[in-house]
Amino acid sequence: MSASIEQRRHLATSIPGPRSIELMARKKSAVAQGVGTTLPVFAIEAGGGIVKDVDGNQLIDLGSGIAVTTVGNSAPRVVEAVREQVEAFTHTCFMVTPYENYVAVSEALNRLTPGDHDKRTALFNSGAEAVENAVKIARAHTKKSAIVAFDHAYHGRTNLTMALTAKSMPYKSGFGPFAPEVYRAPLSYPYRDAKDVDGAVAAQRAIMYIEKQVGADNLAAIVIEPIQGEGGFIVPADGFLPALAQWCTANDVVLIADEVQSGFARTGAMFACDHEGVVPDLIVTAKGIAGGLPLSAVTGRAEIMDAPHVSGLGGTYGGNPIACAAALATIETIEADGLVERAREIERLMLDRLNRLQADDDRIGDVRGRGAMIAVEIVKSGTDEPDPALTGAIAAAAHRAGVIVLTCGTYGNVLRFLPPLSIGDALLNEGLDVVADALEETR
Ligand code: PLZ
Repeated sequence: MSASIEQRRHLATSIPGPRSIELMARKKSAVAQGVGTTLPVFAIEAGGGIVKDVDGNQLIDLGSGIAVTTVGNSAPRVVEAVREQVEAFTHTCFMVTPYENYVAVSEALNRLTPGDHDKRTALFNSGAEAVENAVKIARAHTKKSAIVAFDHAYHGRTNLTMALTAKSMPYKSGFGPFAPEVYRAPLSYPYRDAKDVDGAVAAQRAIMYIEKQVGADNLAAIVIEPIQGEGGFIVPADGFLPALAQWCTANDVVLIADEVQSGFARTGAMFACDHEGVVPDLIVTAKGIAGGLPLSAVTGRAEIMDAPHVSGLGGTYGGNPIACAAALATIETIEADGLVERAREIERLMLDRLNRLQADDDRIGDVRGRGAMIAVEIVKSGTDEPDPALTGAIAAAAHRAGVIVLTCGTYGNVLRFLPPLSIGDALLNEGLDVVADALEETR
């Protein structure tokens, strides 16, 4: 089984090897170029903290397929649950003849998400689809239409979620016109904000903008990632999220937390909102929810979730039974194996190492993040000017040495680390050694 894959980095060929090069050529002639790849190596097996490629290379996984395989690839309970479900039935469509595990996933989400109020859940396939549905639900409930998203936000690639997403290239450029009634407010970005802009001041800045340029009377919802993902792993200053939440409650505005990337133990809490005790009205989850199977959800206050009329929400595959079986096994794994605590251990290990690297490298402008969602912002020596070229060079050097790291950020200058929580300390340390070498190599 993949989970028993040898937990060792191993370079059998250069990266990419000959079989991957061949497959890349086939990809180029068969797959639309719009679908890009970070590393040109083709996976054949993965588990623990390792991804093995078709040439026999074993790479250390510091990406988890973009924060998805939080419990590890082919995690044993997930494999077993999927196997059982796939043999029983693969699909009936929950809107035609429902099945229990959809209800069980909904119950689990109602229990695990922040707040102990009465909740309801609806299941979908992708993060973007769930964000769209959260907006539909908020509009149905408030009977208002405007939506506020933030600077540096990422919410998906569908038309509405492109509108919510901040960054033009590569996500939006050429793909407009975008959905109307979407407004962008300033975020709290501690590394780049002026020193006197704390969480409360940043929240006031955003609220002032919203009140003056949108108006609470027109605003259905604020959509926010409690820790931004693609935008650069930006952790807003303490107090920013609670102040927004309070303002939403006072103004009949639905607070939608997009925890697609930050959810399910990733940040050392079940949800990133939990770090500040923020209780969103609706919470959107995906990625880490089902150990790699496509599933997403909107969970929230019963009276808001039940605003859309009967049959107003749905989709052919939403809450597919195999994905639901995987989600139940994923949740069981997080709880039974203490993965929230494991994410905190990973945070301590990574922050300690990255802070030490920063101490003698003034190209590391900032080290930030929570749990197993940690990043460094790369800048021109001794300044705060973003250095995306250097960031790309560091990532490429790590890739050549057999470590999967990802970049992100509005300025393309953030190296982010999203190890699966199934990775061992030895492999994690070795992955960070490789990152340190890559920093030296590019000095
Ligand atoms: N909301 C916060 O992080 C997906 C996107 C990768 P889907 N992030 C990875 C890419 O380049 O397409 C994401 C997210 C947040 C929503 C989404 C969208 O989730 O499952 O990709 O639709």
